[in-house]
Amino acid sequence: MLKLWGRPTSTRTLKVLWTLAEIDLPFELILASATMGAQGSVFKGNRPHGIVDGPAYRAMNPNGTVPTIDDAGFILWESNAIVRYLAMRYAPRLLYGEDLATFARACQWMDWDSAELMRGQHTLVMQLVRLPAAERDRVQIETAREDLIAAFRILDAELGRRRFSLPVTISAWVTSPSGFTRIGGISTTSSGRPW
Ligand SMILES: N[C@@H](CCC(=O)N[C@@H](CS)C(=O)NCC(=O)O)C(=O)O
Repeated sequence: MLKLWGRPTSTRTLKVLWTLAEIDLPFELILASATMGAQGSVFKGNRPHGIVDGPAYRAMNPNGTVPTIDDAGFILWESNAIVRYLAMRYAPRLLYGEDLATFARACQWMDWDSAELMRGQHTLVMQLVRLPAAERDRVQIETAREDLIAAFRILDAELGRRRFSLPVTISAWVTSPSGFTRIGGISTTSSGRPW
């Protein structure tokens, strides 16, 4: 059975969980993280799930991050690569309509998400949720918020122009607006539509 190392509080793991649910593939989830545990963040004194710091995990994924999968001995990390692999291997028709342009469009937004949204999102989660209040930094929060508002405007305009296919939804949106707009108090968009 496919193994997935990750944690449901990780947006990158969520992408993979969503994909596995869409293709209806049985899997074993192994809770793993250096920064989060069953009770919450290590920055608030909680124990992490662990595993990711050990040599066995590092041999699979030298970054020590989640997610990682083992599919019958094929080890893969980097969430977008995992989503693409699972989709192409198990459900190309469902997830991409076996159409190269649809696949490429999904890749475009997946990579845009990683390049343009992840840094700001990570800053807001750390600064507004995980770090104790006394350790938070207003400048970092404001910079991340402004960067994300600019990126979300691009996303908002795109959502107004076209309907998106399932893989794009999974790949880019799952990590993006809903939770982070709440965390960051980001409510201004060009259209004002709720995503
Ligand atoms: N680009 C990587 C990023 C991986 C990453 O940074 N994952 C975060 C969780 S979203 C992580 O492992 N954080 C540290 C931890 O949980 O120990 C991917 O998309 O898989």
